[in-house]
Amino acid sequence: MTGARQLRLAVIGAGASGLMALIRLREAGFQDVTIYEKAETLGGTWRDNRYPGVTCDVPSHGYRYSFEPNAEWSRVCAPGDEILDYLKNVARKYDLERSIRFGEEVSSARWCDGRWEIETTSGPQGAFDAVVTATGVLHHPNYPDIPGIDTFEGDAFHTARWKDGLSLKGKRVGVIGTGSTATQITGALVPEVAHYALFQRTAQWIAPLPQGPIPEEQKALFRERPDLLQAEYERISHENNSKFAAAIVGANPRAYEKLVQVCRDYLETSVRDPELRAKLTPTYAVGCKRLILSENFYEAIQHPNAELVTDRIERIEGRGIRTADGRLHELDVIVFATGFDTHKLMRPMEARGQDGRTLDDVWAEGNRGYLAVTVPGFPNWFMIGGPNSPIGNFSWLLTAENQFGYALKLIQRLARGNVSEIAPKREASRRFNEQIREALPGTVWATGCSSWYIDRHGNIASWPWTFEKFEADMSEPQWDDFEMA
Ligand code: N01
Repeated sequence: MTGARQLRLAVIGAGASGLMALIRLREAGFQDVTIYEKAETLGGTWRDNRYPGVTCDVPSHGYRYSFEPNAEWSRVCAPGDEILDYLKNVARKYDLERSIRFGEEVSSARWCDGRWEIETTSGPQGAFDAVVTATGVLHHPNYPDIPGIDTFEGDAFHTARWKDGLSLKGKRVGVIGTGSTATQITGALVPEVAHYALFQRTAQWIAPLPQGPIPEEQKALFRERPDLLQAEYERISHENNSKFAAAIVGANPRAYEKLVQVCRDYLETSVRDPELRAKLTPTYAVGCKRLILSENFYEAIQHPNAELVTDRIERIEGRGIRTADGRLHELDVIVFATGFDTHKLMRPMEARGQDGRTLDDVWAEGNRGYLAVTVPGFPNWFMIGGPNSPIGNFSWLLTAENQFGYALKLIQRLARGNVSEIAPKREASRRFNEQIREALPGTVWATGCSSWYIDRHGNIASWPWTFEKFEADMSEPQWDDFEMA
């Protein structure tokens, strides 16, 4: 970068978004960039989630960095370890690890004399001109508040804290929860365990998604024809954004009707027993909770080893789970597939902004920002996956690249030298949040269900518009909406 100020930059998190941010920053000429990563290895969600059956439910040729095509995906929806390997290969190719400080959890970031003072669990790290948070959304495990949870005598763990090396072969396994995670585990575990009990509090809508192997000839073709590989990426992204993502925000009613029909037909034709089918039939709108995509859940839950338990869990005891009908479900292992606290975002880190207020103070009644990337009072603080990011709408990698592309323009403005602080105007943020409030009732998330999109104040945390609007909003900052000093 000639003629520009060299900035000292911190990125928090070495998951898929943090790695992408580092690549983009280096490409843009920024050399003094450090990623702080709390764990000992990179990979974020794909490092943490190692449960049996973990796969991506976005087809892999659409779930990759736009700039790093991969002809080698083994399956239509790649297993988690293959995605982790992809991220490791990208890190190797771009020599990223030399800029990552592993085992360093950022405990505080304080705006002080025009820079961010960062402290990690091992002590102060000095001052940075700007901070990029890439801490993800689905990473704080949510443990259920069930009486007796600590009294269980067998193994019990959350899906994102899988006990490596534990064989479940021939064991009696109870899984609590019926989200995407539990659904994938069910498909993978039922055939190998002695007995599988799935504790369902709320039924979920499921759309069928073929996830089988990609034939060798297809891989060879993609290797030889990068144009076809690129066309496939664009096709999958377009399909998802114009149909599914538009449908759930009310922008494509025909696609929504079709989605509803597909889910109903899938349930109807897959589950033979009317009693079981009734238990598996949700009472809320398709897409209100994050839609599940699966090709084997219905089959697995009808396996002779499997049981769907819909009686309320009363307590956990030494030998298993006691339900409200008085029955003790005797188990060797309990798995909490109970999701994540999705509203904690980058906390428990304490981020203290311009006027001495922390993000906890500013977000006491719900996380709010401007266009999901910046927050008033927090200059030079750029979030990938901030409040009202598209979560569950578009591919996360596509979202992250767009958001970071926008943040990069703000960082480049800082580097030009005539401006050293950029933060959104309070009025711009107020206006954005007003627009969010107006748009949310038109989305399916607001049709009356509980879900991880909704925080404890009742705010819905996602992006209520189409991909086209998102792309347009991220294409260039509205400079009038920023205070610069
Ligand atoms: O979590 P969830 P998840 N007693 O919050 C139940 C992404 N993901 O880990 O619905 C009993 O969806 C809860 O019940 P209810 C994806 O975006 C992606 O499955 O609240 N049950 C629910 O059934 C997904 O949406 C992939 O009544 C309790 C379940 O636990 C997101 O991660 C794969 C309970 C939690 O479901 C989260 O999915 C996997 C209690 N006390 C996940 N507390 C991909 O393939 C909670 N539950 C990319």
